[in-house]
Amino acid sequence: FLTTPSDLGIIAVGFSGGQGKAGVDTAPTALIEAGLLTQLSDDLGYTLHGDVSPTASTVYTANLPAHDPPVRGMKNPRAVSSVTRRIAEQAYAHAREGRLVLTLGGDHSIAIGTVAGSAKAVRERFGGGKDMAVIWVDAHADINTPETSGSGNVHGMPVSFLSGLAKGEGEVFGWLGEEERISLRKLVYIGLRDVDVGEKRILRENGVKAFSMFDIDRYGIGRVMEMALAHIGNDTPIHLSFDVDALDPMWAPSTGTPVRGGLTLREGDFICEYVHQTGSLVAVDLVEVNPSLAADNDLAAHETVRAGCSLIRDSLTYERRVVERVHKYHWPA
Ligand code: 5AB
Ligand code: MN
Ligand code: MN
Ligand code: MN
Repeated sequence: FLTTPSDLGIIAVGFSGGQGKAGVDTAPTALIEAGLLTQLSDDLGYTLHGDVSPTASTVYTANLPAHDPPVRGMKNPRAVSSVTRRIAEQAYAHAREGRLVLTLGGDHSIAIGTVAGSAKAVRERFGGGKDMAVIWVDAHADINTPETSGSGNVHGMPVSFLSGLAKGEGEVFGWLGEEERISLRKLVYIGLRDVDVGEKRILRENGVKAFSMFDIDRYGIGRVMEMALAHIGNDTPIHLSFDVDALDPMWAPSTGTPVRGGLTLREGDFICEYVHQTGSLVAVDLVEVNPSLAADNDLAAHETVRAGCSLIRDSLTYERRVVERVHKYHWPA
């Protein structure tokens, strides 16, 4: 695990049931059509595994329950549970083969599956004593329990289910076992700026490590990453879950819950590069790109997809690719 493999397991999940806005389900196709996979294979030299056809993500959304009324206020609870369960199996299977796992979302509820799969694979590899770390880059903390959530949208709850703060039952996250859980002590947030009152209380009571935009302004992203990694500790496998809304809407306008005052694209890229160069990365998620939310200009969706590709590339690249970088920030005519 602690060397970066040249094999990449790719999971494309066009799932939108963790929130209410259509369009986030088209993100994997948009990222792939923008050339992401060619960049990963031809430019970065990865061998790709998994179904990467543009229609692959429909596997996860086929046969969803027709009747899916709220449970404890959660919307689409059975759909989210069954999709994330399948993702967890996929992520686990890739990781078992020693592959780095890249998941293209979809809304952030899918991280219930990806993180669960990684956690289980890491635990199996190192034994129960080794907890995987999670770096959650997001404007939001996504740690509502069904009871604290004001929206009922499960994309605002993944961390509470993954950490065991919220317990699943039966057909709604009953599959989520002890071996798939993460420790709140090994969780680090970066980019927070829109955290609900109930979530703040959860973060405080559990002493969760969080670097808000205030901390990034105060210390700079370089120091923040040093502190984040110091908290996690050396030789700890890392799962990076990147919500594109961590970026300022200037760079990523096409997302369901944009919040101003966010990361620059360069800061986002730096986070990804920094995590990659630890050599401890086991999985990356890129979520919440919604190409259909680009009301005010045509460039918005294109720019958001491009930012997503950039973040993914940098999370998977060792060297600083100076020449490419020049092109990367070139605004298209
Ligand atoms: B995202 C909010 N906290 O629970 C809620 O985009 C927003 O995955 C959640 O970070 C945002 O509905 C979820 C108000
Ligand atoms: Mn978010
Ligand atoms: Mn999120
Ligand atoms: Mn969002």
